[in-house]
Amino acid sequence: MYGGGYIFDEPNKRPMQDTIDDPVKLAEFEQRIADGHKIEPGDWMPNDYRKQLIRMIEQHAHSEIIGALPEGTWITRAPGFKRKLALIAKVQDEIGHGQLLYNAAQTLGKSREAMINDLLSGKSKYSNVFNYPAETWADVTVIGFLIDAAAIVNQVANAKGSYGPYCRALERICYEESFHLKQGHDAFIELATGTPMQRQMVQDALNRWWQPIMHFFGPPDKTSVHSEKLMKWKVKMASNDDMRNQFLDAYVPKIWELGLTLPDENLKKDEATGKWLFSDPDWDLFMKVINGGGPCNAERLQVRKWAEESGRWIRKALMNPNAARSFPVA
Ligand code: FAQ
Repeated sequence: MYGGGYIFDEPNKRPMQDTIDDPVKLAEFEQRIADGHKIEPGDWMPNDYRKQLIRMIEQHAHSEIIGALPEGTWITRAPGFKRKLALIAKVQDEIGHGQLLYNAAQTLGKSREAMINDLLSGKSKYSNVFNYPAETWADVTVIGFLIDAAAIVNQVANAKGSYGPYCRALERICYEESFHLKQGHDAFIELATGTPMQRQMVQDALNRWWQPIMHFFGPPDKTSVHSEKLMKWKVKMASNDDMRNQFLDAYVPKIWELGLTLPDENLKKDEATGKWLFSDPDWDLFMKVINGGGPCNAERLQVRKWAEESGRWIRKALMNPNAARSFPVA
């Protein structure tokens, strides 16, 4: 484990502000957001805005890093050189997204060490979907197509939000995610239009992943804890239910067009309201998975702990210029 903690004067050496927000400053802040201005790291912000952003960006960063694991295990088994190359590039991009997001969260005063510690101790959450195994190559195509698509729906919207460093990171991430989506879609179509066995593989994978994907957008608006405040402060630009609906609108027709089915007999669009109707996903299961009780939570954290331990000597060498000077020069 790292030795860091909350360091509220890093990296910009800013003193931590008072815990009670000045009502005049709060009103000015909310007006700036209502007028569409971006908030930057040196600007005054309410404590809760800072805390909420740290929570959300940090969870997002962890999701990118942990999210590379289910696909990463398929690099050597991806069918053919082209798919292997694309998967290597995608996994590398996801780790890069984690780096961008940790940097954005650091601008709010929580050190990277503290974030990694909170991930490894199980204190911080990360996306539910990465706690399921990628059993076959078809699972990898469902991740690349539908989970990337779900992530893009969320991130394209939130890139127009109020906190400058997060929005800029999201913009760059979205460019790369759209390539991921293209490769995921291509691999998905290849299976869906392939042999009967390939179609069956992709259908089985869809059946396995559908509920986790429905969970991905978070609990229904009526039980979402943070949405109201985050939407008021334009951190979240649409509610969980709205994002879920946008995703269903864009992607269910694409799945049905291929003659594939989704494991929910109540799934249909109500043309009068434009809203999709569906069976309520198992929200107790969702809570269990995001709180450490999913099929792969323990394994995912174990791999990250191993990576932290194994990389310790490299971090130490990088942080110590004297050690670098003593390396032999060829
Ligand atoms: N998984 O009050 P709300 C990706 C928690 S990136 C786990 O509605 P909020 C790229 C929530 O934290 C994927 N936990 O929460 C990729 C809260 O718990 P807390 C990640 C979840 O924040 C693709 C509690 O439930 N994307 O996939 C989830 O307003 C392919 C109450 O919920 C982001 O992180 C969940 N799905 O809305 C990589 C985007 N949903 O903290 C590799 C940024 C909710 O109070 C391969 N985040 N919870 O203990 C967001 O937009 C929001 O945080 C939501 C949740 C929408 C995820």
